[in-house]
Amino acid sequence: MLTILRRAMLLAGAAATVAPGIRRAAAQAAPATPDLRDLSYPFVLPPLPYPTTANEPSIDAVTMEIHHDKHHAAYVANLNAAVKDHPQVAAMPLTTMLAKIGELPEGIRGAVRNNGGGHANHTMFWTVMGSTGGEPGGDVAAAINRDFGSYADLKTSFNKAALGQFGSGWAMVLVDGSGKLSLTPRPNQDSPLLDGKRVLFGNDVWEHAYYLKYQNRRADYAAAWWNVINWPVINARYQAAVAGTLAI
Ligand code: MN3
Repeated sequence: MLTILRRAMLLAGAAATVAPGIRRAAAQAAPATPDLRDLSYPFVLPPLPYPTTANEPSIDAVTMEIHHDKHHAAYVANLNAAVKDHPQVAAMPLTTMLAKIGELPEGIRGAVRNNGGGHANHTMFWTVMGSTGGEPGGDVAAAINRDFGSYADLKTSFNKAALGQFGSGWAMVLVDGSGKLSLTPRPNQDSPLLDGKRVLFGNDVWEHAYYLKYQNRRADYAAAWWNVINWPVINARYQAAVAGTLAI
């Protein structure tokens, strides 16, 4: 029995040693299945859809781990704490909480804006990474060329927005129901869902997203980020936006 257990553990250990490459290849081959559903109370931290090493070397594993396990987890915990004594608010899906932020009790408005926005933003963020970047394909490539001129032009404008965001915030590409794309920087955790808009993809330019590896070099992080973005997932989000089924 012990021998079998030990053998199983050795095999598991060997698998873990070779797994990152295999899992990475598998993740690329797998069909894109981003979570497009709305979120509701009690909110839970979604697991990372890949190992913390999946975005190495562009984003280091320790940053991924702290960012997900500590920062995103805190937004979830704080959002739950904010709405738990407000059953009418807690009954709303997250998109409604954010879209109706001005109608929420004043005492929890800021907490929902910051932590609900943080939960929505990071839920999107994890799913649009974990791959190998490269040129976009499919319908989203045509939309990028139509609305930004080219992929190179999009990257230039997007990175400029990422660098121009004073302090903490995001650079995001929005998508409307007709498939039209637009670029927007957002401060803090302000989600475009506050304005009833939908995010196609976005990059987190809070220092917690890059400081361990890049310190003050936000430009280097912004440039490297494109190496891990997941075009199949972004294409699926695009299709969902046009179909009206993209929630978060
Ligand atoms: Mn963050």
